[in-house]
Amino acid sequence: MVGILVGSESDLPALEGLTGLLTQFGLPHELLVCSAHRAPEATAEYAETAAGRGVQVLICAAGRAAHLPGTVAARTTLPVIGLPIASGPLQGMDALFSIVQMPGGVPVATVGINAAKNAAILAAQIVALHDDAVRERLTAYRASLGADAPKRIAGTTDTGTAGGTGA
Ligand code: RP5
Repeated sequence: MVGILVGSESDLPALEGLTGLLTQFGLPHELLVCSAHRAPEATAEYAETAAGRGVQVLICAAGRAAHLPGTVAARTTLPVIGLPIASGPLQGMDALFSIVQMPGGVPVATVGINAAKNAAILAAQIVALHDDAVRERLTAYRASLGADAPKRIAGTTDTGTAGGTGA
């Protein structure tokens, strides 16, 4: 199972596509609003009990002074994916730096600002290390990204001699 924590209900619109992709990859998941600052005890309890309940990867999304991924990572050895959310006057730059600049020993795998889909894909890639079915769905998804490529926008396939160097 993938556990998703989000710092505020106001972050939920930025998670669009995340749970849908997890479902597409066949990954059960749960989504909880749990603020590191407003509900520190509940956040700590969730982090400490997640592995025992079968959670294998955590995605923690937060904006502004985004301490949720780091405080969760401090309380579990499960891999934590940090998802910075664009909210407030700094529009995610504050969250990005808060999440990515973890002290040595407690890493958070950070994706881009509002990169909810990449968070889902990275979670699936971690689970796919030991789950063949998830790996096959990931392979199919990756193939679908380039389904209509290459798409020629301009130029010609004519390789005639005109303009050649003569070499
Ligand atoms: C962060 O503060 C949340 O993750 C959210 O991005 C931001 C604002 O939260 P609200 O005041 O809208 O609840 O902790």
